[in-house]
Amino acid sequence: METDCLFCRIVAGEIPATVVRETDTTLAFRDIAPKAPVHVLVIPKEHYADVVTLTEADPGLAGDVLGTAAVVAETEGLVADGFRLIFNTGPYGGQEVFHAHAHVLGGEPLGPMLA
Ligand code: D5M
Repeated sequence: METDCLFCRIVAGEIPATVVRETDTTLAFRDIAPKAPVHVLVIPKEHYADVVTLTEADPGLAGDVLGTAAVVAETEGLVADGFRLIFNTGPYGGQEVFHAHAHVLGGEPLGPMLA
């Protein structure tokens, strides 16, 4: 755990979150500023700064994140109509929280790519 990492603090229960799914290795919770009717973040419980670092260090754990994202899409009812799965990465990617996370977005037509 990184003590100054917001998402590590959510994993540790120090900051509240609306959790929609938890596995041994991942946590999924609702985004605090949703950009779609369904907007869930899926993170590895272990700290990695971004999806590249995560995948290089532990591809199995990266797969766990994708698996949880897929289950969340199912349980949130997004699969029939489709949804978007995004990993913002680095400054050009608009990443604000440097703990790897996937955005699961859906529930309405999303149109062009979201920033
Ligand atoms: O996205 C980081 C996302 O994290 C952004 O959509 C807001 C969300 N966020 C920030 N703080 C919280 C808390 N406390 N709970 C839930 N969601 C939060 P990025 O891809 O880094 O730009």
